[in-house]
Amino acid sequence: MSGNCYKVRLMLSLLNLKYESRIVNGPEKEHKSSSFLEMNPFGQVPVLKDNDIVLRDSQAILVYLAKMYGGKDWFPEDSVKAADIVGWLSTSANEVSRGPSALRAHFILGRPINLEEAKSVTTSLLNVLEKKLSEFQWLVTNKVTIADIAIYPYIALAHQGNVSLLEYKSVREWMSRIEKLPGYVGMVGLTPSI
Ligand SMILES: N[C@@H](CCC(=O)N[C@@H](CS)C(=O)NCC(=O)O)C(=O)O
Repeated sequence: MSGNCYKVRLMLSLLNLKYESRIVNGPEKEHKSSSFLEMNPFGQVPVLKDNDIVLRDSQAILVYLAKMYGGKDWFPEDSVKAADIVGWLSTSANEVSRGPSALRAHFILGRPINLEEAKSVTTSLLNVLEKKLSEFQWLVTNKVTIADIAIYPYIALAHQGNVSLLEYKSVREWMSRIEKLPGYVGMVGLTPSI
């Protein structure tokens, strides 16, 4: 169900890395158990274990996978481009989380939210993305980077939060480019963009 966990599975698959996915029992609050809190004191998924390394936060995990296994294109070393990527990772943790992700949690899980605020954050976010992607194929460079992978999941799941992407043509075309990448995988509830 988690778009943040999907984000990590997508990146692992795009990098053609072998991994084992462990499902955390949400209703039984396994993510608040002492053994889980040792891995992530915030008690949230996803968590990545790579031998002795344990990492929390989907954005941080994207950075790790890109730098460890992905090569420079996924997270360029250039200072300005790296800063631009971190800006989009922040957008993922902030606007994406308060906007389309919150709306989805509300409509499919019944989570109480400030509906008007979530809709307004979502509209502003989609307008920013549409403008950017009407001028550029990818968010930061002329290739896919972890910025695109960080933003994609909850935009592709936006319809589950009653958000229509119909008028965001460039956003849909960008989604379709991601969906054509070798190794792309979807998740339950995610339907092809075009
Ligand atoms: N910034 C974190 C957010 C993680 C997060 O919110 N995880 C949710 C599932 S999508 C969770 O574990 N929620 C349970 C809780 O907060 O108790 C990330 O990107 O990984």
